[in-house]
Amino acid sequence: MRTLSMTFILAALLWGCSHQTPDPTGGTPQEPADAGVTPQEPADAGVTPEEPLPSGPPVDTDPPNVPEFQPAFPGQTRVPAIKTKTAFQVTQIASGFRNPWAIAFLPDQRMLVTEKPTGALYIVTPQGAKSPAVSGLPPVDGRNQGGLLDVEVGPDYAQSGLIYWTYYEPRQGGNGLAVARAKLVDGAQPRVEGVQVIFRMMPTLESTLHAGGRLVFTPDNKLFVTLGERSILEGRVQARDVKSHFGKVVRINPDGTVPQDNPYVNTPGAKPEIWSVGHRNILSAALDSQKRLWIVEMGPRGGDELNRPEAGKDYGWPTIGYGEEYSGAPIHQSPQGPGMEQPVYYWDPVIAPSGMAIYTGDLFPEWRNNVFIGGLASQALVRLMMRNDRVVGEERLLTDLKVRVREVVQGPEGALYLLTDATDGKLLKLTPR
Ligand SMILES: [Ca+2]
Repeated sequence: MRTLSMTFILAALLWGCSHQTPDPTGGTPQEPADAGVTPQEPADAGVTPEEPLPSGPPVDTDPPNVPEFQPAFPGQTRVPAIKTKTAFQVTQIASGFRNPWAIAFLPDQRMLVTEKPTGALYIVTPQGAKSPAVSGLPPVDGRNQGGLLDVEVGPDYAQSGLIYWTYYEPRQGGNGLAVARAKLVDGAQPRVEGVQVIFRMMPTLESTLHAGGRLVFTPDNKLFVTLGERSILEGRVQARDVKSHFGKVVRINPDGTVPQDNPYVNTPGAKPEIWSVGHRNILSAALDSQKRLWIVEMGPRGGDELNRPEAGKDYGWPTIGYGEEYSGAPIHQSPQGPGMEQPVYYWDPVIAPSGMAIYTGDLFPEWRNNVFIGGLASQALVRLMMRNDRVVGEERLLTDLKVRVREVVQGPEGALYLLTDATDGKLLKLTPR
């Protein structure tokens, strides 16, 4: 029950600090409404340019925890609130998952669904029928934020049957995130065979927090893995150090070998899998329509960040950021610093992000190229409208459900599929009404 009680305590802490004095005006009045993007700028490919940019007050949230940190540019936080026009419905496909974490679609539209603390993987039909747990997966360290995390279907699944997953691996002297792959053998008693561990986050350290763990395949057959910095100070200080995997995005080949065009392959002592450095804990990652990687990082109290990680760049954690310790103690002298990238967008108070999809479907034309992020403490599905790689509008969907949203993916027919983080976690589907 330790996992449950810790989760509850963390949730209560996050929830508690986001429920201070409500701001009746819905935002800080000194912030410009829709500055930062001028209407004459060219639109992103595939986005209709004639849409006027949103204006007005931001999403109604509590005041910032760190008001002395000001954005580096207009539109970096608290952009105007927007509202979806398409009427939609939420359908429960299945329930009874113990803190589920990730969804991946098989070619026949069935879903792989992971359960974080139990390490169980299920195959779920579009109608919600659940298989027995897939056997043959290695054991996980399921405490706190560990366990079985993401799952992806390999790009060559039709030929190889390979699926890929991330998990907190129990090790001699501690634990650490690992990526494994194996052949899925379908049937009444599904199993995996030929399990290969293709990546291990190093060094080994004892921590049950900040594992990271999202997997994203790219069209050129590379695999991004997002990694956390373990939360404890010994890990946090390694987030900008290229000799450690902590707090990094890494990029590997599907067999675990290192692509020779990675940015640190010729840097002495560096981990050659590293793509970008200076991240805190990345539980949200997705490709956009141009097949570029975007991530959202879980911040401390204040300071969740949307970033577009580029090869060899430094995203600053723990040197810069927009938040503070949960105790209220300062972490950063400044939210900005030389040689370090600014987030595209940040949240204070936080949304507590997990899961991410950038919409390309046909069911919701008004959502095309919008970014969707699961909100845990914020108990919402967060929607961002983008223009020229900047955020121009924000919406909090599903707030009436009062659920922690762990995962969001786009299904093959253009619906959004969600997982709620609970001991009776649910698989939900959003479609137009
Ligand atoms: Ca940063």
